[in-house]
Amino acid sequence: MTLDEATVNALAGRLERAERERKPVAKLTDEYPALDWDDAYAIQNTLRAHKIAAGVRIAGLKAGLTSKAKMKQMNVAEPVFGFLCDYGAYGDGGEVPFERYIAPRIEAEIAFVTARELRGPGCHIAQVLAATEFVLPAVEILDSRYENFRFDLVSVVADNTSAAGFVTGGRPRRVSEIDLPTLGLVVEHNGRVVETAAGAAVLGHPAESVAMLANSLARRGEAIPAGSFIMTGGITAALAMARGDCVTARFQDLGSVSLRFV
Ligand code: OOG
Ligand code: MG
Repeated sequence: MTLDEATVNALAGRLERAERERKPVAKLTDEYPALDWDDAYAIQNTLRAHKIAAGVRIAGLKAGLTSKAKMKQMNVAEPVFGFLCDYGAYGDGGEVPFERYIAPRIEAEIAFVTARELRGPGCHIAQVLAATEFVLPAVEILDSRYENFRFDLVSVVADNTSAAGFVTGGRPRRVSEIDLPTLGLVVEHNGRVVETAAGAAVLGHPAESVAMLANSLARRGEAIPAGSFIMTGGITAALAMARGDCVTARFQDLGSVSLRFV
């Protein structure tokens, strides 16, 4: 930890303002090159506390940068974790107001809903599968509060991992009914197939992403509560959106999820 409490508060406030006013800021490491993981999660936690105090409900948790496609696209090598806000939830087939964002991107993900608490350290895939009520398809909306969507790992953690919104729906399935690593996925952008992938793109098995989230929370004495909605990370590279763009993610066995930017 390199920052004092006042600076953590000020930086959380800076990122909140960037989101609210849709005015991107320089990545935090430009000004604080020594920013470390503890600083970054402290800023994210402060952001979260400010939102809760303002009446926002936390709608879920997320892992990011869990696939090679994403790590390569963003030029980073480690998963990151964040939270989802109630105001970012859209219905399947819903319309997303484009002007609400700075430079939105979308990515297809597999989401888990848990029946029981998951607590690290040492949380592993088998425990995740045993605690899972069902999985379902999802699309995440990303919007970096940093200029030109450019950041490093600690900066993006402070910015709640670019979380901006999400859509879920499709057909929920129990994990015993499907094979998550070989589960296929097709992403259509304005009716054209632009990405194809399988579940194993996410850390070999998307449940590994949930286990890593539990183990990461454990370092701060927290757990994944029962009944959590968890996005396991983009399976494919994220797609930049323009006003009027339509996206459909079709998942083998899990149905499809779509949205449109208006
Ligand atoms: C960071 C967030 C990454 C994912 O699923 O990989 C993420 C970013 O790429 O802006 O949510
Ligand atoms: Mg994501």
